Amino acid sequence: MTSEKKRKISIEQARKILDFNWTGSYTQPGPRLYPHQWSWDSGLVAFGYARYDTSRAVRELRHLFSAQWKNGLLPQIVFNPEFGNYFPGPGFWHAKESPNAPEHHKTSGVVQPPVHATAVLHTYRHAGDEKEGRRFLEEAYPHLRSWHDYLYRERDPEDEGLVYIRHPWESGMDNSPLWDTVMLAIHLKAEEIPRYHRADTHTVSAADRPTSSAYDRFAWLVRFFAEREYDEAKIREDCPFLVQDVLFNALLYRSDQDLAEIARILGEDPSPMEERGEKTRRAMNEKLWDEEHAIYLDYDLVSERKIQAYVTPNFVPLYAGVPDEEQARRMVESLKGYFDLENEKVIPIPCYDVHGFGFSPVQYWRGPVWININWFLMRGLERYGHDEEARRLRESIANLVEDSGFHEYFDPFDGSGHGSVFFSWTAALYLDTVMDEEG
Ligand code: 2M8
Repeated sequence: MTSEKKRKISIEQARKILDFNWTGSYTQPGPRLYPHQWSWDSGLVAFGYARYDTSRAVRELRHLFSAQWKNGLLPQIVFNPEFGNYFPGPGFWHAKESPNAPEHHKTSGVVQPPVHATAVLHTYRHAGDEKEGRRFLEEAYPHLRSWHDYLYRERDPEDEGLVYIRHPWESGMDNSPLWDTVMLAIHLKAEEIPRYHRADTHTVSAADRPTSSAYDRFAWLVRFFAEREYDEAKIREDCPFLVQDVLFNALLYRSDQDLAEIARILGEDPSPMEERGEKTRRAMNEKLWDEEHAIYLDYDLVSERKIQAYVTPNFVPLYAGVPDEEQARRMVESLKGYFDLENEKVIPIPCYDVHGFGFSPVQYWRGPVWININWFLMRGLERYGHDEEARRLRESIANLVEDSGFHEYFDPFDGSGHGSVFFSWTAALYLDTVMDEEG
């Protein structure tokens, strides 16, 4: 089959996968493993829908916003009552303990990376009908403002410009080596471990998923939040997991800029968002930049130390425009140590240094290739004018998906697919990647 024909078929398949996972109001990230609505998955699938059906992107984001908490928290999961087979479900979260929980939806009580203002602006820019697009901007704007207000108010108590996450699930990279030292410091006695029953290991290979000791701590943290009725001030008093994460803050900075742009389009004052964003950019460069390795590092607020885990999502500040030109040039050099950007035929960038301690090619977020991270990095390379490297990365993303299928993630050595099949953001970002090339 010619590569052109292969691409055409894959584009059709990507759309079919998104259609298959579309429930009528949101897109399931993966048909069996992830039946509910996930926050950053919804933001990312909007980039795929923007290529062929912006009204779907509008409905997707609208559904997420309809479950926003009264304090602005945009939940990681909006539960669909039709599907019970996911742990932890609403009965474990007890989100209704919080006076801020939404009335008409059941949700989790944590967040995910803030890609939403970026997704909304992108959807608007691709909307065929200018009036409809603008109406959506007007509708989304107050939700986005209160989401960002929540993050800066509740997650940046020292007013540093950096927000913290309080659970690995909030990072989107649940099982990353980034969290190992923090999780190690959570000592649990047998009687402190909540009783629960996992659903994930019945759907996909247990060997690829987080260990039970990681899940014990995930579940323990959820119970910790519920016991404090999701009161952020009480939680931060003694929560053992409080991390200023690079990916999260980089995406927030990017979203601040996009929210400022939305304000400009709507004739509102963009300066509060611009100023807040600028403070975040400066703080990332002052506190999180690692001069020796030319990468940004996470900061653990509990042990008051940088987390020395050199994961490739920590190059995503390139996508957001955080580094200056010289920093970016050094970052790209450093990124080349993780991936052969000179070679056309290789598989895209793994999510962790393949020589890093605790690397695994198949374990969830501990080394495999994820399409969303590669897509951010590709856009970052483009942003700083590394066009040739960006082109090679684009080709390798496209080739991997065309050869292996629309999996949740991939082994960086042999390209084999792992995790959920028919994975929505793989399909959506594949579409955005290849259709971009074709104009
Ligand atoms: C994964 O996380 C969920 C919990 O949020 C899980 O493991 O059950 C992560 O890859 C996360 O980034 C993603 O949003 C979610 C759904 O695709 O799955």
